Amino acid sequence: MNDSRRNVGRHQPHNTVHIRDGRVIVDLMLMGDYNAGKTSIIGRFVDGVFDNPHYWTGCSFYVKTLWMDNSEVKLRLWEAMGGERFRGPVLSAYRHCHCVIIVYDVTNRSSFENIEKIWLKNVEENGSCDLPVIIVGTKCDLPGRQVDYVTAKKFSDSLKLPFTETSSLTGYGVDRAIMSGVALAMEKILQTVSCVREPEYANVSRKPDSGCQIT
Ligand SMILES: Nc1nc2c(ncn2[C@@H]2O[C@H](COP(=O)(O)OP(=O)(O)O)[C@@H](O)[C@H]2O)c(=O)[nH]1
Ligand SMILES: [Mg+2]
Repeated sequence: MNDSRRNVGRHQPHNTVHIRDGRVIVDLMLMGDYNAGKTSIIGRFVDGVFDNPHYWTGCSFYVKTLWMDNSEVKLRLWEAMGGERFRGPVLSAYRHCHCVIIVYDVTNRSSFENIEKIWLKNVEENGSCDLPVIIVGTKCDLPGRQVDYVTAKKFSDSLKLPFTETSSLTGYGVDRAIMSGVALAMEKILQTVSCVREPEYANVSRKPDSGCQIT
């Protein structure tokens, strides 16, 4: 994907830093095929658990509080729920999010192929321009790999995108993957003009650090 293609028909970069009660809000969007392992990465990062049914209840986003350089950062982890089309709060979050993590399953070749066929195209069409993107290959604890590390690394390097592998079962690489997303998001935020604004998904109710439901 060359730079000019990346910017065709895309939303202008947002210059909005979401601040609520003095805390910076960072929005990260996880996307990728159904079953790729998105919810499991969120569950592992937020609560340090694997396969907790709490994470299958259809929440729009999960919240985790982080402290960075003595500042409180509310990290919101959004999941694009399997489909290629997004609606309502998730679409709005997509347009405002600070970084996208595209997840594929290392034991499923088509989930890897769909990064280019579906997900990167989707980011080009729906995300803000210059939206940072990270590629994450998950389930690396499982036997029967269909995508080896070197292939995925070469692919990501060719697009100049950061790449890492994870296992939500063991926890391997999960913090590193999410925190690289946060670092890229913070870089983007610090480059922008700050102003106070809550985007259109303000009608989403929130229980701090325990996820939320659309009301
Ligand atoms: N062994 C293993 N299984 C995983 C891992 N991540 C997800 N799974 C399993 O893969 C299935 C789909 O995961 P899920 O997170 O719901 O995928 P999503 O549709 O992308 O949100 C579930 O049965 C998970 O238990 C992983 O890292 N290792
Ligand atoms: Mg899911």
